[in-house]
Amino acid sequence: MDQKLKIGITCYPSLGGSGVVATELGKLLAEQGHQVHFIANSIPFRLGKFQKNIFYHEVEVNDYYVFRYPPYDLSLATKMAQVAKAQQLDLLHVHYAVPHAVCAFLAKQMVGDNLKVVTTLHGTDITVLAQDESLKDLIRLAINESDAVTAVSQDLIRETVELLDIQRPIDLTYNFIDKRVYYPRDAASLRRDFAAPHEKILMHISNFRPVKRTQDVVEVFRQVQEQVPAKLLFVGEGPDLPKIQCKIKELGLSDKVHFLGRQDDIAQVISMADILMLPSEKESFGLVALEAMACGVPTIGSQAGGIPELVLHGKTGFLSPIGDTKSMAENAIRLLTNEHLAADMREACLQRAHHDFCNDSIRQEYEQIYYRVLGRE
Ligand code: GMT
Repeated sequence: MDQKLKIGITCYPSLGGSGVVATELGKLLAEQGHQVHFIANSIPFRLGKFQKNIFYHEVEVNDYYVFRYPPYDLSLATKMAQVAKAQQLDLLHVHYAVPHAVCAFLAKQMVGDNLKVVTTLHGTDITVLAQDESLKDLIRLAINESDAVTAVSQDLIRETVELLDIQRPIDLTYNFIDKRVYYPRDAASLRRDFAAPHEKILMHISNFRPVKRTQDVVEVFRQVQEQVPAKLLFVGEGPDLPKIQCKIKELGLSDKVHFLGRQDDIAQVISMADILMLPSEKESFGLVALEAMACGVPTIGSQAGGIPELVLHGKTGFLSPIGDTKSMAENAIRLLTNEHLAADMREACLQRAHHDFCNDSIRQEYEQIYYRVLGRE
């Protein structure tokens, strides 16, 4: 099917895996000749430079004085409907159920059934928010009323079905990387800024929310650096940052840990690392582990959520039960002290990321879903 479509995409435009996936997918679709209209409250941070076939429609919120909380959701739903009518969109593809799938449902009521809605579930929209009684029924409605629903791991599908008693089919569409961007970069000179030649680098990249268990990252590092000369690099920012800093100070590790803040060129930064640490409590997929894998960096992490579908234990990293920092440290030490194992894992990471999670095949999976809901298979 080679028919070009007009697609509206809504996502969280700032830092976060769901926003990254939505934006990168939009760019890939635009490259294929589809017209892509981002509808959001600001320009998605990964959109980058001007690209043909990509348009951006900003949602403006009415903060009339009677409103205690400005109704962003209603403004978004209205904007979706306006853009759909004006641009004659074929479909809305919304990333993250709350509020985006609900707003798309409302937009469809305003536009009519010819506007199709595809909802992609990313993780905490189900694993956290669908447990909240104030949102549960609304999320179920939005899922049931979407023309297609996708989720980024088998584990997330299982949890959605169980938590919300969903009967309808949900398509599995894994996250992906663009191999033109994610490949091992030359990081030798950058590495020298943070570590001596004999030192290894452990890295953690996230939004430092409690589900990421950043304290475990520090605890694993404490055990590792007692056996192997090493440095720990934190990339990102978020609410647990003060706690991390406090723990590092308490443990006397301040001269071995660096904070890089938010970074745009993640492939360049990850390429410095010997290990990516992902000890999360919840993680529907773990996009950062895929980004690391594509740069040849194995993950030491937890068995949470969809991580085992991505990181193959013993092949592209090592996984331990959530909170088992002793086992994670042992695995990290094993990897850092065995050059053959490290080289084999690096090769396995590159193979797996570039073959099994390649942008072109996953973009095609989404296109097939679009054509299916439009009855144009
Ligand atoms: O990891 C986060 O907290 C951000 C969150 C988001 O919604 O942006 O990430 C979720 O979606 C990513 C893209 O599909 C997944 O790779 C992450 O695993 C997922 N996060 C969680 O499930 C905690």
